[in-house]
Amino acid sequence: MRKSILSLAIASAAILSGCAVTGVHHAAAPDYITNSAEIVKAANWDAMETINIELSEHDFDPKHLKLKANKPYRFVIKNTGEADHYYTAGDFFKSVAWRKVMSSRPHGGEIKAPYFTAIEAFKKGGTVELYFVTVKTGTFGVVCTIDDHKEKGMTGTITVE
Ligand SMILES: [Cu+2]
Repeated sequence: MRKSILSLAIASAAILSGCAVTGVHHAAAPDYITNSAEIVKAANWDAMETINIELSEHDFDPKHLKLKANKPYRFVIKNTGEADHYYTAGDFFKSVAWRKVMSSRPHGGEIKAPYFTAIEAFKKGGTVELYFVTVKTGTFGVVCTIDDHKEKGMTGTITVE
């Protein structure tokens, strides 16, 4: 988990240091959800849906997910395989309002960040939990970026309707 925590910290630091819109500078509008705090606060977390996702050699199970927009979710991403795997879904991760990312209890921690690009779950049971509210609709790709895992079948989709 240490590696994932570090990349999340770097991602949020980069966002915080971004320059303000001054009228002189024409920075592109952020392509992530900037009012996550409001969305997360307004969501009914009692209605949160939990989806268990297993990573193994070489697949995501389930491979194709269908979610509803404007709904709170928890993804429990567990690596049941014998090798480390990534759950990389950068476009999807930018399309939702983030509450937090947790590594497994009792030993672990929690990250709060506007968005990030990848999750790594370590072999033999490594588990990461994502808490978010879906905002944008569309179909987003998921891939494991390690070696040739993509070619071996570690791809999937998340569709938000
Ligand atoms: Cu993999």
